[in-house]
Amino acid sequence: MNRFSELDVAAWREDGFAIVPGFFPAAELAPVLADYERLYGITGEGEGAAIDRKEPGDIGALGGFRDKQFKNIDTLPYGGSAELDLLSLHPALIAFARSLLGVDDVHLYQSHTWAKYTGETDYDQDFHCDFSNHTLVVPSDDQALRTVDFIIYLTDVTNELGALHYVPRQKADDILGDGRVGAFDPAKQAALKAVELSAASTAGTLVAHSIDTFHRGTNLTQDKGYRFTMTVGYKAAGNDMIAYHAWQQTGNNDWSRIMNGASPEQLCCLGIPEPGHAYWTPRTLKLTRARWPEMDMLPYFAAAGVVP
Ligand SMILES: O=C(O)CCC(=O)C(=O)O
Ligand SMILES: [Fe+2]
Repeated sequence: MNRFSELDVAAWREDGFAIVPGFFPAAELAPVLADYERLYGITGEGEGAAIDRKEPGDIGALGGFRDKQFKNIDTLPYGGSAELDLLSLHPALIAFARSLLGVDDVHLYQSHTWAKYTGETDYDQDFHCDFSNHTLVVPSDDQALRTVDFIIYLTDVTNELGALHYVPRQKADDILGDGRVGAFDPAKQAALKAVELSAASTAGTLVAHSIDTFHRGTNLTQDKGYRFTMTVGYKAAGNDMIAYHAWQQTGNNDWSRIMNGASPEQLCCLGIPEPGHAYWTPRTLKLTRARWPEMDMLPYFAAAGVVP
């Protein structure tokens, strides 16, 4: 059964944002949460007291981008439990991405963790869109060639714990005009802030957003607070305008939990052809089995009519 509704799909298409509380039940996230606690801990650097930005030169701005905001981020595969490695390929995420983009074949093109801590830095940012490091052009007018960025909340993300703030698409267009140029002008930033909404929600929430929707990170102010999220991006298979990670580049890292635990449908989201595809010949079948001896390759052999 789908974990999202047609209203969520409509909200994403209309506003560029859909917030779905309870998408992931607590039991499903428990092993993942344990991994975050082990990998990152629940305390950051410093005393856990809120830092109120600003470095010299930031005066007048809403916030700024600084390197420390982007600490505690790792890329798939994560070296934790199978649940952690497989969360980005959860069948419910695949189903949601298919519905949002309106295509049958979707690929995972981004997956990273993110742990933020009160006092590590000031996480307050200016309003921005995320597409500049996902495409060298701009997101398409064709919905199928757009992308969806999911943010999975592993912990509660309240306003005191750095909830993302955003402006629905039409409101941003009204303020910035169709060209959306000059968004970093302080007057435009203030106008966006006047109508911003918060994506604050509980652990287990899934936020789906478009990479050309205006939003910003906000600061963690709760004493000793921490916020664990995962960012997961999907695009239509074959959409070469969009990229972020190249999974193949880390092919020598430990992909075993994914290669051995994912279904053919999940593996297809990483660009691995499904059983029955012409790629699978006696040679590619045998060599792939030699590379991943514990992968369940029976469906691939069977569909090719090759005896394992
Ligand atoms: O983590 C968040 O809440 C938003 C951060 C953000 O928008 C960014 O760094 O691009
Ligand atoms: Fe962003």
